[in-house]
Amino acid sequence: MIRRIDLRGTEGPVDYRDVVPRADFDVEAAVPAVHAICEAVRTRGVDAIKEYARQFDGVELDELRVPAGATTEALERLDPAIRAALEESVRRLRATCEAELERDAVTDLGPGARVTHRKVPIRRVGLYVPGGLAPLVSSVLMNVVPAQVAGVESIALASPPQKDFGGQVHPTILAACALLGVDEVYAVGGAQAIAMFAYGTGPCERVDLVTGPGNIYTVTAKRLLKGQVGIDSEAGPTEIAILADDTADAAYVAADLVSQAEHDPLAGAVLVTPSERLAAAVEAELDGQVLAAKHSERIRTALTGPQSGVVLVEDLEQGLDVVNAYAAEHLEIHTEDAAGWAARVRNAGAIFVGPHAPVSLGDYCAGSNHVLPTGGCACHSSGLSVRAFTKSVHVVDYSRDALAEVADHVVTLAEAEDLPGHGAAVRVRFQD
Ligand code: HSO
Ligand code: ZN
Repeated sequence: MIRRIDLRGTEGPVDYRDVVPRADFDVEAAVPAVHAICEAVRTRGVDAIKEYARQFDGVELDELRVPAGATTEALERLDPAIRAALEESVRRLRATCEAELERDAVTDLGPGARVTHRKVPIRRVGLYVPGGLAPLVSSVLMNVVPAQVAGVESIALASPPQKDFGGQVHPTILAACALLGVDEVYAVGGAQAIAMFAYGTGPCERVDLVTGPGNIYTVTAKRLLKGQVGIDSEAGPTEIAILADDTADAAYVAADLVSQAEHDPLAGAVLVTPSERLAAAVEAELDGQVLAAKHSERIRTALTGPQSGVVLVEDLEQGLDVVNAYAAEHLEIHTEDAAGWAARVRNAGAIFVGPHAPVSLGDYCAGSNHVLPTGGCACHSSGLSVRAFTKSVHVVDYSRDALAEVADHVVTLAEAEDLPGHGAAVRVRFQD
């Protein structure tokens, strides 16, 4: 069912970015519709958001903001097993986030000359949690925990209103909010949620940064509103690449491809291997596993789409070049010396090393973050972390003597740039 791409015997320098499977995720095509939504929210505010709730979610929204008490009530009703799993996930995530916290970098460049790179949490953030095909409660944790550890003082969260739950945000998502002490929650989904955060609409004060995964509409809204508001990386349909050799277990490989294909008909699942035997065994496994899967239609669409494939390579060296070019959101390595190969990967949102680190572990409970760059963006962007919720400010602290030490150089460079006013601003301090 999954197509094959044979790169064996490829000669000469090749840009593998041109041949790796890629989702047909056309942000440009969504621009006109999303631009109209953002403009409607900017100019007509709450009324526009309520109209979109009716149109897209089939829901009559009385209030955008989830009433006080709804989150704690949801937590009281939460299945204890789900609560325990969420708590364990939070514990692991918090531990890695705390280890990520960076201290100020203080550099003394001479007597009285100090530059401090001060780390400052972003003041207010808007976190988006998709409803869509599945309510991603784990995404609440992945957004909120690093923001809290970074020291963000004001956190708002938006998630689509659910027809099946009386037009309210999914109760498990509300419960997770209560677990983390987040009580500013909006029943708003899609591009309109991103616009609400960016412009500040109705009860929602404008935010400084929007983060979180989403569909084509939320990703396009983030791209259009970037500048008006900060954004994290663009997280579109999920994708998994697996670099494997003949030692890999075909059942594990197939199960992991299926696990991410389960998210979305546009999800990408790619196996890169020099082993014909493994390729054939994984293809056979996929046939069986897809038939038995709960969401078999969605999975089949994802696996047979242009974004998925089995890529045959000459050897693992070529495989490494291919996975670096693909820059997968998630990359699993099932090879001999998996850690050695993992160390040589430059581009991936997250790397899962060896047979016992499936992406599902990272999705829920590894302690790593699952909001990761997709669509090849991992060659320049990172997943969510404490750093995403922190900015830095250079603080320049020079005494008169320290300025005197470097004054001539400043004046020389100012003259070289024909900006004499810059030089004069230094000279004026030494006229006596
Ligand atoms: N694999 C998704 C995250 C997720 N999976 C949430 C299950 N729930 C993108 O990393
Ligand atoms: Zn997942």
